[in-house]
Amino acid sequence: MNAAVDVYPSRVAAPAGFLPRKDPVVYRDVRLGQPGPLTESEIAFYEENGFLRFESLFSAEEVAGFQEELLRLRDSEEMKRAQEVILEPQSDEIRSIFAVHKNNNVVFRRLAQDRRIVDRVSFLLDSPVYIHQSRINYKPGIHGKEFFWHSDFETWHMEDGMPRMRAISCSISLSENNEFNGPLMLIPGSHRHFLSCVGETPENHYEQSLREQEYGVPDSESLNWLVDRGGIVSAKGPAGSVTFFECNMMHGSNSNIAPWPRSNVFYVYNSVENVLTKPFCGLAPRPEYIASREVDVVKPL
Ligand code: 6CS
Ligand code: FE
Repeated sequence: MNAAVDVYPSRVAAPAGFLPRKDPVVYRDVRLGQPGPLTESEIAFYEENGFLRFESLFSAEEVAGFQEELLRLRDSEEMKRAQEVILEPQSDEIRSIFAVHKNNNVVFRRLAQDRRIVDRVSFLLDSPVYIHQSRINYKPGIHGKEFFWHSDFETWHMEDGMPRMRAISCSISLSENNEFNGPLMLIPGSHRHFLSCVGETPENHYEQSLREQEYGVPDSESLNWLVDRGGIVSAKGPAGSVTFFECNMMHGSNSNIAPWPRSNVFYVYNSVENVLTKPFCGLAPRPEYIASREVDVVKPL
């Protein structure tokens, strides 16, 4: 079992329950007044809501390059058999490809280092960062299945041993995200409440959870409690838009029955002060391509 004190216990016997957040949201001491990549109102909005959106942060030309690589990966024979590829639960279409920031992918490795992203997350986390996880979620048209509501941190804490809430996800849309094709949905303010979920983690849970997650997900009463207070925001916008969301943000996305794919690339930036320990669920660590234990500090380009 993990020797470190588990300040965010989950996957316990009923009932599920909320624990107060014990970590800052914005680690940077903004009272220092040092100029940074975010305005005072953006910082205040992120503190309060747990996310920030920047429409068209990347140009149409840059997006075209990302999309070309997206389709090359999807259609490549070598990728079809790769362990990093997760298929949809009810079809052989690709649902996700993990570890796209690793050396064998020039385009998405370079994007992971882009200053427009790294400077912002390093500022909020007040530290150098490394990539805990990266993935492309394809969510193909017509058959792309949902990602049920969940807090990423709940999984990363329990199954990867991420000690504290000092990580930020960055979702970059590689296709238009609209009301029809299953855009990312966020519950503003949910990052301030840790939901301790019911149900013991199964062995090798990721082999199931990355296709359809059943453990570490909120019960209906808790979900209603969060939505009653924060509502739901849909991260709609053109390709090239960016959503930063705090690691404990309750989020999800609906199935996509529209003919248009909803493809996003996600990078998870963890503070170098928050490296993974032993999984708090007591099981073996998840594979490197899902939860990196190689702390390669990201140098912004
Ligand atoms: O288990 C994980 O790390 C993954 N699961 C979800 C549904 N979101 C975060 C991450 O990709
Ligand atoms: Fe997630």
